[in-house]
Amino acid sequence: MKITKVRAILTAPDGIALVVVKVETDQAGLYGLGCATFTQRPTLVARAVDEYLDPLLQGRDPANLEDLWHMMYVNSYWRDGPVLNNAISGVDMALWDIKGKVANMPVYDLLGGKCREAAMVYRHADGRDPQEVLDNVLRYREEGALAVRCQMGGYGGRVKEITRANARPGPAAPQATHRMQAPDEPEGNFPGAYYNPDVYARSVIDLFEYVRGKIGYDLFLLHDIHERLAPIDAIRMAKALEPYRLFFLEDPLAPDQVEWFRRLRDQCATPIAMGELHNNALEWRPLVAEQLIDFIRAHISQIGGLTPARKLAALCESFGVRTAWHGPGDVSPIGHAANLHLDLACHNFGIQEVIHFGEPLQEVFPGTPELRGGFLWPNDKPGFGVDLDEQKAARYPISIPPIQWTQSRWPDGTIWTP
Ligand code: GCO
Ligand code: MG
Repeated sequence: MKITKVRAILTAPDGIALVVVKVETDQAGLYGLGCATFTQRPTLVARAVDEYLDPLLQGRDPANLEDLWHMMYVNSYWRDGPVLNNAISGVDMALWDIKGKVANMPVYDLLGGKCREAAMVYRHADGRDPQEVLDNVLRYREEGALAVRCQMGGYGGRVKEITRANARPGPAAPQATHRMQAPDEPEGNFPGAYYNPDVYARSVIDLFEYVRGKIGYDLFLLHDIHERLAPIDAIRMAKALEPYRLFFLEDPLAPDQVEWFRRLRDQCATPIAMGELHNNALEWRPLVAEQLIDFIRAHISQIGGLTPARKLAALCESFGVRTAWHGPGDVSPIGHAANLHLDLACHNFGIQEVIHFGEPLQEVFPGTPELRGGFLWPNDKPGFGVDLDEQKAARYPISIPPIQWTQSRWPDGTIWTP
């Protein structure tokens, strides 16, 4: 069998730019699909696939995916970046999809079979104040969720541009973190998504005190600091949250702050999750080998696909670290399926992040995993079991406006990791 074509497909059915790679073969009707979604730079990933990986892979045998992974990885000589890793991931997952179809097996069977029927997930609750967050938590509990991540005032995408003129506390969002008055300087110099780390840090403690006070402890709760605090304040928050027994506290520190993870671990027992920003082994090895984290959160396409992710899962297992693969809106349904197949096959599965799959998304991607109760369910079809309707995908072109939310600034204008 030979690879005949490797193509990137860009689509945004639910309004979020997704990148999918299709690997076609010389066997009629046999192709594979993989996720290469780097939603902040989608066209760059597509170019890496179309201009570099397609000519490189044409004529190769798709069966040798381990060799092909390493060949793609070192082919650019310089390696390990978000654009190239996502491009490689798209091809890698597509080759696993083909291998499953050829073997007439779901990918989880190629990985050793199921350890469980479905993957426990966590849902995303947000709100402008603790009561609004609680309302959303209760709604998910009604739907059968066993775990809910609680954020307040949003981070990332929900931040509309805050200018110095309108950065004032308001009745609509008394607790929101992004309404802090900024020092009186000409506005034009430092526009951005302003927030106050101290207000944020204190509001989160209030939030969990409120929610636990109302629902007790029969639901797992999670929170994502999203590297929005200075290291010592992250430690202070992790300690203050201990009484509320979080399932995990995510991204307390930036990936390059390994030393601070050692300080954090020495000071508190709040379970720590980390990894969505990781690109390579140098970033996760010390955290896993020194048991400084409890859950690995890698964005599978960001590290190069299923091939490196299954090895990362095995490494984590030997150090007692569980998996919690990154699964937000900027992962395509094929990426969600790859997460799920690993979740089913790995003994050290912890929990799976998931989003609501909108109708347009499910139409464009028939076979999207099913979210039912508090679990994500596979369809047990060969490969990843997810297809792509290219005609429907073309109805949802991507747009790439300049990104606002990553222009996160402290009240004095200092830009901070988003
Ligand atoms: C999460 C993440 C996301 C990221 C987003 C970036 O835990 O799900 O933090 O919300 O911010 O994927 O594009
Ligand atoms: Mg996160």
